[in-house]
Amino acid sequence: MSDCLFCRIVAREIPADVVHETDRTLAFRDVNPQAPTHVLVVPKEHHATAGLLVGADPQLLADVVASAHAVAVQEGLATEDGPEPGYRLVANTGPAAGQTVHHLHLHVLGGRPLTWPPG
Ligand code: DGP
Repeated sequence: MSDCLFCRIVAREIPADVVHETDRTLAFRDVNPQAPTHVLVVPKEHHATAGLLVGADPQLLADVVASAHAVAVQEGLATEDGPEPGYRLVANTGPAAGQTVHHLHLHVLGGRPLTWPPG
């Protein structure tokens, strides 16, 4: 979608600090980081939410989660086979959750203690 910000980042029309890439996913640092590590992981194909993607292409949703975990390992937030020290995956979905970019993205947050509940 030509008017979608994250589609334009995937197309390299808008610059981003890319930290991980597969044939179907892209991960780049959030422009407004909320933690020492704050990376967004997106499918290269446009899907608005995880709920819509899981019906259309469940393997692609799994690929996005796998990329998020790979980013966490790369950032020192987890190991291949363990969750220490830990990180958080967030998918803001819809207006009540504050989703501002309507292209599915997982926030990978870590590098500081993360409190619960979120705001
Ligand atoms: P959400 O509220 O879940 O839709 O999160 C959208 C995130 O996208 C927000 O944390 C800020 C980030 N963001 C917005 N514009 C840009 C941009 O141009 N580049 C990058 N890297 N991140 C952006």
